[in-house]
Amino acid sequence: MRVALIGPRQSGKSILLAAVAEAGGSHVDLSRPDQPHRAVVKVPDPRVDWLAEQYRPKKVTYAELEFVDTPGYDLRDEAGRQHAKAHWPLVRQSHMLLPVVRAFDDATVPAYRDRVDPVADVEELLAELLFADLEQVTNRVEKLSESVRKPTPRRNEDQRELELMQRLQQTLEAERPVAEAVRTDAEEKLIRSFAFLSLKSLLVVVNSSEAQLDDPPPEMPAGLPAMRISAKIEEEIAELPADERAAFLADLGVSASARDVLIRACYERMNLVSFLTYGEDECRAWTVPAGTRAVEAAGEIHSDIARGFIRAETVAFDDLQAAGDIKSARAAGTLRLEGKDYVVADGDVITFRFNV
Ligand SMILES: Nc1nc2c(ncn2[C@@H]2O[C@H](COP(=O)(O)OP(=O)(O)O)[C@@H](O)[C@H]2O)c(=O)[nH]1
Ligand SMILES: [Mg+2]
Repeated sequence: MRVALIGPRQSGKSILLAAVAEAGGSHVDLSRPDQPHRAVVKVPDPRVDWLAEQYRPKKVTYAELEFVDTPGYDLRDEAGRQHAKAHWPLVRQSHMLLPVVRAFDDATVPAYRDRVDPVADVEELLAELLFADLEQVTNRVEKLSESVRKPTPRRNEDQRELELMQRLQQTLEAERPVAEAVRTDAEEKLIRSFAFLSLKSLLVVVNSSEAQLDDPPPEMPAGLPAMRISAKIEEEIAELPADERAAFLADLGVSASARDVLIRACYERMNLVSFLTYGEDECRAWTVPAGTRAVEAAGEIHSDIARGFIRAETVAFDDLQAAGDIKSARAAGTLRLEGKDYVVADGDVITFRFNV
């Protein structure tokens, strides 16, 4: 699952990405600001930590998310917009967008459009996403208008798609997102391969000065969720030795680093849940979309386990922790035997029984 950081230049994307990666133990080289940067980060999960303490396995595996940082854009003129377009394909291939906008004041960093206005920056970005989608839709409308004039075997399908694309075109021209024009599951399927930008989930990061961190983030357009982070403070935390970070956070009066909060928030915004497996070999968090059935979750581990699925012995993490171990959870009646269609919940600790 990929999360793309996007936003105007100098909003703090690159140092935020580097800090997020660095705090997780991997280094990002920022020497080429015109290139995208990439980091795979472990999703911090105290439940995995707890399981690992109990079982002392050979291997501990956390869920992972990939973050990519796109070069900051400058949409003030056509040349800048063309430049920004070069990175839309990478953004399209991401599951979620993390617009990073500036609220921090720092006279040494020139402000984009000579203003520090996070809401206006988000408005501009949203308009640009709609515009990028409109361009794609317009190209498709032109193509299909041509092809429906010829008696090809695909003519009926093309006609249907053309009607849908024209509806999308009208919606986008009215500055409304693609989702508002899509009416059926079949239509949704039809447009999936376009990976429209206005369909992506967004979480706005308002890059703030330390003094602003206590204030709620400003109200964003379209009710978009937003959180404040100080990229600068995250950078400082990442530079500390791991064993000094907790004390630094305590000094700031916070319990979890914004990094951890951010990663969790992305996970939730993408509608992902983790189920957990344990054993002497490995304790592990697995990532599945919310709504995943037990048999599909089993398939995530191995197709054989899905094929030979018998049952999923399941206990909610909190119940397991309260009981102390699996045996006690079974005795307490909180360990359940679930079938193929059971919908996996976040934090389920599962042992799959199967037979192949
Ligand atoms: N004072 C301050 N400066 C920041 C903050 N975040 C980024 N900067 C500075 O802004 C400049 C641009 O940061 P960078 O991460 O490269 O921005 P990008 O263009 O969005 O990738 C750098 O000089 C950073 O040190 C912040 O939270 N506070
Ligand atoms: Mg950058």
